[in-house]
Amino acid sequence: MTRVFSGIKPTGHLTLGNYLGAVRRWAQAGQYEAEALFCVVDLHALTVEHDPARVRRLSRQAASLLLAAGLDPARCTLFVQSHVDEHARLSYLLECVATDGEMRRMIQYKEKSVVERARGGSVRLSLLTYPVLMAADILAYRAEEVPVGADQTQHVELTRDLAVRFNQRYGQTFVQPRATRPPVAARVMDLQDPASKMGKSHAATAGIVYLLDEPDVIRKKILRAVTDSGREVVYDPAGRPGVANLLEILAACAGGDPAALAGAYPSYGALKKEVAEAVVETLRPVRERHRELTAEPGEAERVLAEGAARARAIARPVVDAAYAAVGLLPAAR
Ligand code: AQP
Repeated sequence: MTRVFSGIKPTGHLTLGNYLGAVRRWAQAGQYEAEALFCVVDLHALTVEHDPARVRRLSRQAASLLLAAGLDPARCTLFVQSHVDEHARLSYLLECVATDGEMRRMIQYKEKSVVERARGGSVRLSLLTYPVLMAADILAYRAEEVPVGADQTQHVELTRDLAVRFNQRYGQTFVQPRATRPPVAARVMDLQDPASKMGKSHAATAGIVYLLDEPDVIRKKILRAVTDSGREVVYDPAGRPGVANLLEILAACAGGDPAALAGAYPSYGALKKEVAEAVVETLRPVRERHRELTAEPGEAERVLAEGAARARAIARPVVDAAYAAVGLLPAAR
């Protein structure tokens, strides 16, 4: 059975981008055809300035939204990263294998460090090194597949490189994982700024559809999506990114191919209406199930505690093997 691992950061409310790019696939093929582990990667939320109470709240919300999205704790392991020490333990070993040049080439580091410096703040060292922690998240489970959106491809490639380098230096220890992406909507763009990814931590929210937005809010955001001055609906991601984004969202929610769907709409307005209804219907069951789950306090905590115990049992021997391989004495138990 293929082993799958993926995670989500509690840096904001989950978005349509998270859902179409990653979470929906976790709830579909991932957990039924594979041995799957999904994680609220809370340590990654500490790489930028954060409010501790908000991180706690968003971590709980992310876990209950993942359950609402269809993750079945009887079939997959759902847990919080900081509950399993092996992630941080392995991260340090991998820092001894990675190079600073590799870290500085990461696109997300380049983009986010510019933002942090422009705000007048300093850049946390963890923002530079977090791709190594992400590699540890994946390698600790010997995961073979990592279902992610397009923005995470570079990090999964780094993970492969580190696995190969570690194995060459210290002997076969890790599996080389590969990223899997959805056929459409692998990078859902911000509705108000189609040049930017729809990201849950972004400050301007008008172009972001959140999973818990009410239907009327979703409709309003989509009807106000930025397009261009053209009239004819065509799928041209480079020339007409706003319209292409809407067509990709429609294809992901209602089925079909974005280029073929384009021909069915006489105007941008008609396309937006259809996209809005398709998104409302796609997210409706998630919102409803989430409402039910919040009426069962304690359920998510129970799932997370069981998940952490299962995750530890898998990760511990892998990370112990890595510690032994690099020459560290085993601790007496
Ligand atoms: N817009 C998106 N389109 C498709 N997939 C996306 N993902 C995120 N945004 C999109 C995928 O969702 C998974 C979890 O994402 P994350 O928590 O790592 O990142 P985020 O939601 O983008 O949150 P942030 O804090 O705003 O992240 P930054 O700014 O660091 O990118 C991943 O599989 C991701 O690919």
